[in-house]
Amino acid sequence: MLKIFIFSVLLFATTLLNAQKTVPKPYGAIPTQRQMDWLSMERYCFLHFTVNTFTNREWGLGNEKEDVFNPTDFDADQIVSTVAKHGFKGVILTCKHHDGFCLWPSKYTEHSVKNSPWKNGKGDVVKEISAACKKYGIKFGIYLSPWDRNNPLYGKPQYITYYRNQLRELLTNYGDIFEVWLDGANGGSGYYGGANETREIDRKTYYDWKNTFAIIRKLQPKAVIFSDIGPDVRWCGNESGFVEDSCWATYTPHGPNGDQPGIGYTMAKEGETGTLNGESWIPAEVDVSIRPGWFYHPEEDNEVRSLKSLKEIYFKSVGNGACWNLNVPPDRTGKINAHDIKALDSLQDYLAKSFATNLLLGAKVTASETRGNIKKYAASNVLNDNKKLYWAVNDNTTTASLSFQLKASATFNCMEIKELISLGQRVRSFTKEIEKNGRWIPVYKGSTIGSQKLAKFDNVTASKVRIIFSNSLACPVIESVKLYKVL
Ligand code: FUL
Repeated sequence: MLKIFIFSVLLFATTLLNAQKTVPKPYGAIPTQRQMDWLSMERYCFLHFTVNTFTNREWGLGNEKEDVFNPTDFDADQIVSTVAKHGFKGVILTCKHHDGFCLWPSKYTEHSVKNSPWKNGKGDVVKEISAACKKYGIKFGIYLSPWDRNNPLYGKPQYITYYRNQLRELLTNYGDIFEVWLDGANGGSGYYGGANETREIDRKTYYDWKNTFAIIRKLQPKAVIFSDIGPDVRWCGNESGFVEDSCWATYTPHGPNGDQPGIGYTMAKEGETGTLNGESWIPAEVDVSIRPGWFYHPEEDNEVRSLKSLKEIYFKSVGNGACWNLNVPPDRTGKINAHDIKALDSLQDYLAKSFATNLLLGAKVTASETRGNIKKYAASNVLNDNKKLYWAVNDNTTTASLSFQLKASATFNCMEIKELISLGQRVRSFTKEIEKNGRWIPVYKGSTIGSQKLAKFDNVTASKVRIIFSNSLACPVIESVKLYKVL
């Protein structure tokens, strides 16, 4: 009897020990490869450009004559190279906005560039922009408005066929697409082929999104699908440029009345925070314009966002584990306007200078514990840029700490932390501390981390810093930590 007991205890202990030598088990919802590829882009640009650019509207009515679309000097190279030069990793073009005008010569409508004076109807904005993306090494994405205020079929079942046909054109003829952006603004008054009426649709059922998503998956398996409810990327819930400080990539959306959600039918606030222990991994995209409007209006030339505002958005989007989709609308010439370029210059300069020197390079790192006491999970892995190396602790540990002894005393105000998100978003709260005269002083209290947290605090000077992961949903797994003095 005693032998059996001793044997069982030993077996249990060995199993436990071996478990600590293996990779920690994922916790909760985790990202797909396409989501991780997308997250690594961090920031890209929206290009709002269509008849509205020329009529000076934000939402076209759908009755615009094709001949209003006539950029005087359209230059895809200038647009895309500007985006690329400023560190943005892709563009999403409004191939068709709510007015229904198509920036490519769609086979399925006459309401497109083919009937405009631009390039005598032989032009194709989608083709030129997507080709320029290839040339400048950034990714190309599409916005195809589900709502179409021009099309006579809108509101009827046949419109869904029309919409899918257009989607197929865009997904087949223009190379790789990284994101398909589905707008939640749906239904209302419009021209609708001359009917001039209001057409409401049931946002939850009309579009039969499930089958449209299947088309996207088939034609562009690597593309993420964006909407209020994902399935890959969620709307951040506002157009002001932020997600909350505590932002989960996990998400369980609800309808405005706590009911079944749909595209254009959610509780926007939930997009700003995500959901602790949410059912699916659907990280947020922060879409915001560099100007008051989404489309170019000459009277807004002096209202382009300041560096202060762009900086703030950067920290509240990228710094909270979301991607930033910054709209830079081409002007009537068909280029990015000089006012916007100036703002982009200042942002690029700020980011380059602020994140040039990681003050943790060469630091000595120790941890409260290391998983299975083996080197593979060593604390020093957090200083390594290799994504395959990370620090992990034992399975039952949900409170742990990492300490850094810097090469020399330094002044800093920003710490970047990344969890190994392939294993889920696990940390619920953490504190950053510095050592002053032998005492640890907290300088930042944070909550979730996820793919990336840029924790900003007042300037402090120290040679010893530590992070206490005070509460985690499962044992913390940290990919990297960096320290900066941002401007
Ligand atoms: C909204 C649209 O109604 C705006 O015009 C713009 O395209 C923005 C990005 O999404 O829902």
